[in-house]
Amino acid sequence: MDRRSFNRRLLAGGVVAATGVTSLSIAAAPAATSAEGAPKTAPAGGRVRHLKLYAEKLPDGRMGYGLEQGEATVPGPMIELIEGDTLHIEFENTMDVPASLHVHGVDYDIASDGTRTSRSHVEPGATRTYTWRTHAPGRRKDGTWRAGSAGYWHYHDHVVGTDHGTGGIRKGLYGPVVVRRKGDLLPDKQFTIVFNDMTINNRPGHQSPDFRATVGDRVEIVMITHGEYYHTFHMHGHRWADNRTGLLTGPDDPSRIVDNKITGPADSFGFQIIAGEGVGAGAWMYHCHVQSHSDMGMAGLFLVAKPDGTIPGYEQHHPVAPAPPGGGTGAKGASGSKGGVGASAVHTH
Ligand SMILES: [Cu+2]
Repeated sequence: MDRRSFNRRLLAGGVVAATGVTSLSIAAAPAATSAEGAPKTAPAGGRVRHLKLYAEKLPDGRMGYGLEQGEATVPGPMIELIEGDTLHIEFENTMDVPASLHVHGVDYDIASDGTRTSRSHVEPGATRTYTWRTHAPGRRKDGTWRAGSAGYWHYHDHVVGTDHGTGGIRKGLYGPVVVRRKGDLLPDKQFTIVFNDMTINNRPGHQSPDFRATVGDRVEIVMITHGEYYHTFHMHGHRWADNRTGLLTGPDDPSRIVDNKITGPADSFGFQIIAGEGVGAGAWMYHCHVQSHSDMGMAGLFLVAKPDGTIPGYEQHHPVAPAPPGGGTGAKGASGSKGGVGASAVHTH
C-alpha cells in the first residue's frame, strides 16, 4: 500500500486517528496493527480473470444475465474490476433469440462490442468470449492526461428486439460494473438500483426493492438508468459527492454534495454512504423525484437498522411482493443479496 492510500485509511479510521499517533509512525507500523476499524481498500489491479455469464429467459417473461444456469437475475450480477485487470467473459446465450453483452466504460476491441453491426452478437445456443480491459490513468506521449477506467459503469444487451437491444433492456438484460482504482475504499454492502422506464429493477410499481443495512455500514449504491425517460434519483437522510467515487478526498475537495441527481437513459453513477450517519436508523426512502414517477411507484426504502436489528418507526406499510421466479430473492429487502451483492457478485479482491 502506498503512503497516500494508507493515510486515507488512517483518516477514515477514527480509532487509530484518535490515538494521536502521526501518520508517519503509523505508516511504519505493521499493517496488522494499524488497520483496526479502517475501511479496506482496493489492491493493485493487473490480474487476468475469467467469467462465465448466461443470458436466460425467466419464466415470467423477463430476461436476465446470470453466473450459473437457472440463476439469472434482474439486474444482472455485479462485476467488479480494478484498473489494470482484464476480464474474459464466456457468454452463453440460452435463449431462442440472438443476444449480446455490451459494456460501457471499459476498453474492448470491436470484436467485443456486442452489436450486430460488428457481428459480435451471439446466436441462440451459441457462446462467445468477450474481453474487457481496464487501465490506470496516466500521461500520454503528448503530455495530456488520460483518464483511467475507474467508475460506476454497466453492461446490457444490444441485440434483442432491435439493433439497440431495446427489447432486451426493457426485459431486464442489464447489470452493473464497478471499476476501482488502487486505494479506493471497499464497501460493506452494495446495492444496484436501476430506473428502467417506470420501474425500479423491473419490479412492478409500488413493489420497488428495499435495501437493508445496519447503522454504520459503508454502503455502496450503483445507480443506472435505462429506457425512455429522465429521472431524478433522491435519497432521504444521506448525501454524497457528485464525483467518481461519491466520496470527498479531503477538506479541499471542491466536489458538490448532493442528495438528488438527474439521470437519463444509459447514465450510471455510484457512491458510498455510511448508513444512518448523523441521522440514525430508520426506513429512509429513496425514489425518483419526478413527482408523477414517485406517485406511480418509483420509490423504495433504504432500511437502516440499529445494531439490535430494529428500525424505529418502521412498519411494513406496503404489501410484500412475491419473489419473482428466477429473479431476486424475497421481494422486500433482499434485492441486495442477489441482484447486486452476495452470490451473484463478482469480486476481484
Ligand atoms: Cu422518474
